[in-house]
Amino acid sequence: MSDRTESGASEGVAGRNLPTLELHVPEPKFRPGDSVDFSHFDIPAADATARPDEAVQPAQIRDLAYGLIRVLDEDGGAVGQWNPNLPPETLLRMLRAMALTRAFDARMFRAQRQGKTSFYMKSTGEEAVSIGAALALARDDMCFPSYRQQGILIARDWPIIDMMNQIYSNTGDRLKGRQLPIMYSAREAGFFSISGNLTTQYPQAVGWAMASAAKGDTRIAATWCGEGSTAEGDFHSACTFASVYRAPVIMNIVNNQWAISSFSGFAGAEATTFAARAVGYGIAGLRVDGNDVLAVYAATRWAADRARSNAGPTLIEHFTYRVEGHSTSDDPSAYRSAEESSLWPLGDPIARLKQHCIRLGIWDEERHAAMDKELAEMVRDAAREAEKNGILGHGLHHPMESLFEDVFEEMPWHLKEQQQQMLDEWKAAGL
Ligand SMILES: Cc1ncc(C[n+]2csc(CCOP(=O)(O)OP(=O)(O)O)c2C)c(N)n1
Ligand SMILES: [Mg+2]
Repeated sequence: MSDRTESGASEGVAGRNLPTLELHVPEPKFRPGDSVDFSHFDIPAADATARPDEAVQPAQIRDLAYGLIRVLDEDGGAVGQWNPNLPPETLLRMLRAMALTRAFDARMFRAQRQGKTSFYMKSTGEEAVSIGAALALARDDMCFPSYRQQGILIARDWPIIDMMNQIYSNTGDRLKGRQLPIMYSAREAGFFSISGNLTTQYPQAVGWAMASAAKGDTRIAATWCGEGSTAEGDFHSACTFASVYRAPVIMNIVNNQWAISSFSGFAGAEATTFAARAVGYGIAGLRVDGNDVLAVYAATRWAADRARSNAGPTLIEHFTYRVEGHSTSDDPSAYRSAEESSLWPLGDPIARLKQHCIRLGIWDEERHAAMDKELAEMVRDAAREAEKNGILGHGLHHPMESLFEDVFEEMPWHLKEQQQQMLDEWKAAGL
């Protein structure tokens, strides 16, 4: 007999022997106070993954979206087909850039706690994601980062004092205090303005890459977002455009396991990997040990060569861990076990490269300690210089009326009126 009435509506099913419908609500494995056990992680050996040709069809390498590309093994060796065989000077440059990023983060975090700025975001534990990529890309390739890739600016030798001026929104801030601290913009470094609106950089990067190709240029684009941000619609429209037009772009997902207090399961990690998003779009997808800077370098180089030869875009998931809070406004001890970061099975990216360099005989503990000291002093001196240009709470660093500037080439009459009204009221209030 039909379940439908003449009008086509479904009759009630009460009394029929069906299970009650329910939703699956993801729950992180470990909460504050829990002891942590990561033994369920499937970590392939560093030399276990074959490296295909860069021009391969995406359907031929689906496995790479579910595996984990690694180069550095547990003993500090660099092994397997993905080993980029970098010369000592590049390895040491990587090590220094990662250590400088960490020293910069430590100093600026402290500056926020001292009330010198309102906000800061660290990238602790994720330094390899930015540094490995920045060194694998050409200097004039265009980067569309999220707020946790300060390492790109550092790897591109951007002056840290300029970054600090932005963090302090002071007179040296080229952005005139109009951006939240850490939302840098550096055209000359190929570093697109960071936006607080998650994942807007994804379609922008794809559009930039398409424009580069349409103009007959040779530069490619790269973009980064967090694993939580893949739930944004912008992520998916970007993937569609990238796939359809085979845009010369590298799309990076930094899977650091957390999106503020939401664990990666809420963005889909219980169902599949983030690299597997590529499969549905017919894009090449790679899943990489994000704490292995050589693996990040090798995967980025592969994707860059692929893009440069018009073979199409690549989506790379960097499997890593956010060691610190989301930002200075966050307290991770409220929602996750403190043991997680120390027991993270893929280790610390700086410690792993350091071990490799020591094993190669090009580095030692003494030189490392001396470098850390030198970088801490360098960052301290730069901060002191930047602080001379002003810090939070020391009054206005840019004239009030500049609020109205830099939108129109010629300020329209109605804005001029409003600007004057503001200044008159400001004066009348005795401010
Ligand atoms: C469109 C939008 N939605 C929500 C937010 C608030 N928000 C800021 S950061 C963040 C978490 C992002 O997590 P993830 O993408 O994993 O990046 P991570 O911070 O871990 O690097 C959220 C929800 C926002 N800034 N923009
Ligand atoms: Mg995240």
